[in-house]
Amino acid sequence: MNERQRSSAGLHDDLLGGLLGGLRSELDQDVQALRDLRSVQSRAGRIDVLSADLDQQLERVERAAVLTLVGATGAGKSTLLNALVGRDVAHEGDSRPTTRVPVIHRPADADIRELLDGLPGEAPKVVDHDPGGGGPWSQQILVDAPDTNSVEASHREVVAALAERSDVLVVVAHRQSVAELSSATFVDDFAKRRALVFVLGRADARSDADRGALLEQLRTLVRERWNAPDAPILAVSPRDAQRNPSSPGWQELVSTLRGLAEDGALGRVRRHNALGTAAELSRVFADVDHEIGVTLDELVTFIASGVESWRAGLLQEVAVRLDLKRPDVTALVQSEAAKRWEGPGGWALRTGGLTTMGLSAGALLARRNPLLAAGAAAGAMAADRARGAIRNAGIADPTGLLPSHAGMTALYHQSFGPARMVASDLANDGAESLAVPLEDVLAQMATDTVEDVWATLVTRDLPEQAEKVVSRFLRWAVDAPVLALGVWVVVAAGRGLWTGQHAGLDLLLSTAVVGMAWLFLTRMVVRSLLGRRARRVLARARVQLEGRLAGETAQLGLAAGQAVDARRAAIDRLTGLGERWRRRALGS
Ligand SMILES: Nc1nc2c(ncn2[C@@H]2O[C@H](COP(=O)(O)OP(=O)(O)OP(=O)(O)O)[C@@H](O)[C@H]2O)c(=O)[nH]1
Ligand SMILES: [Mg+2]
Repeated sequence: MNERQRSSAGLHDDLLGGLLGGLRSELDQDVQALRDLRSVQSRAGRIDVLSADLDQQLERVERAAVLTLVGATGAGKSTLLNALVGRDVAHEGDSRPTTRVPVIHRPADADIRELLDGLPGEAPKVVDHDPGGGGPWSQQILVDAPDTNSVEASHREVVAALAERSDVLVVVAHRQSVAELSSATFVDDFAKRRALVFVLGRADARSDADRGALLEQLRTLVRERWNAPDAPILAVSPRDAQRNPSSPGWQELVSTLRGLAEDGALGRVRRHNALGTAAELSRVFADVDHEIGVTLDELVTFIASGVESWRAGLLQEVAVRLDLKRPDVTALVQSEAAKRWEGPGGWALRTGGLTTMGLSAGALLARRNPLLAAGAAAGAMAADRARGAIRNAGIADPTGLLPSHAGMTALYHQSFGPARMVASDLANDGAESLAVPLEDVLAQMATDTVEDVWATLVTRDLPEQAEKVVSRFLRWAVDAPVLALGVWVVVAAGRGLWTGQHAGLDLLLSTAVVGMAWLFLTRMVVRSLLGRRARRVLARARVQLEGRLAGETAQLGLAAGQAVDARRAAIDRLTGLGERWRRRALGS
């Protein structure tokens, strides 16, 4: 490009670069966030082509305009190129197809690396011309492409790659190819993201009426199929133009093509193309939205109801097991109470019911058989100790409060089955990436929460309740009679020594039986009080568990909602991309 062209292109390039640059990285982030969705994966090819197209628009800002002639074989593309550049650079012919290798006509200083990079097929023929020579094409690269409809499948591939690298497509049509399907399908792909100029060739070979009808047919196609009402449509005869540049429509075509690359026009063309590509991407993501929008909503609902049902199920299971622990909890609160009771009442609580009864039985038996009596008492104490040991081990370990591993798995699948199914429909590793709560995470949460609540019950609530039950008054009321009985026995025994009338074994044993009975009674009453407290503590533990689980699971529901919302927001942004870019472009 010369100085004037460079500064002109620079002005528009700034606009284009500024317009696209910032938005491009935003777009990448959004697309990246959606890559795991099957609905996006199935469109990955198209999305990649469109994203690469935007990148090329950005890179292209420094380059000369590229105008590529496309159309069916025999439409007259090569003849048109030769006519435009004023010399025979491309081969015209009657064998179909004629052009097998693209012909690139460029200003000698134009950089065509981007145009050639990765182009499929044979290397193009490059024809240089002197940009300072005053010819009409000092700013444009003109490309004669192979046909879009021949039996040679590779031709279509080459021409598609060239079209991706072009700013303007000059669609050349003749009688047979105006509505010819494969050429029309080819244009479909670029209609929104490339500037288009339509040329009806071989005008010399048609009557006015014929030409008029064909032009009308072409206009309808352009308007209705490609929705490009502003695209120029011209009828020319390239063959005549080679001999006579003032043949009908020719100058208009030349100035139209030149105009697209001059002054502000190229910037506008490129902006139009970029906006077209952005709009195309929007349509792709509108399809994605259409396909999975409802399913995303469903997923959030399924996760929320899954969380709810898992929480309720777990709570029910734990509540049943908590109830079964009531005897253990009562025993524990009793031993806590005993710890706080120094005196006969505390001793009765500590030794347990069997011991108390065993000792009483021992006292009764002792009248007849002292050996048997000692055995009954010792046996009762051993049984009590064994029971206490088993209970303490059970109490320290809260795992019995949770369902078995298999039970937890069943609860999980029952609760999250629908959410997992929807998530895996949406994405490959749907459950994980769409934040469906995972089984081991939930199992860990259940264990942690239950352990915590249980630890609070054992270390805080039970001692607190024990403290309340074993009040100073109660201790005094129970211990005083026993102590008085003891004092009375001692006084009676002392008086016996003094008077010589001994109290006798009977008195001692009777006193022991009465004392034991009193303590046994006390023990029953206190145990029933403690039992009630234990029930209260368990009810409180259940409420605590409910609250804790509600809090923790709310987080899970929230995380799932956020994962889905983030994707929905990305889809929304991408769906609105075309419109947003257009507004910004109009603003600039
Ligand atoms: N009468 C008349 N014949 C033309 C005109 N333009 C091209 N032709 C003829 O149409 C035939 C095909 O022209 P080409 O330019 O080779 O067509 P093409 O589109 O390049 O064809 P492929 O290279 O096969 O894709 C040739 O015989 C040309 O001489 C024209 O304006 N008037
Ligand atoms: Mg040709």
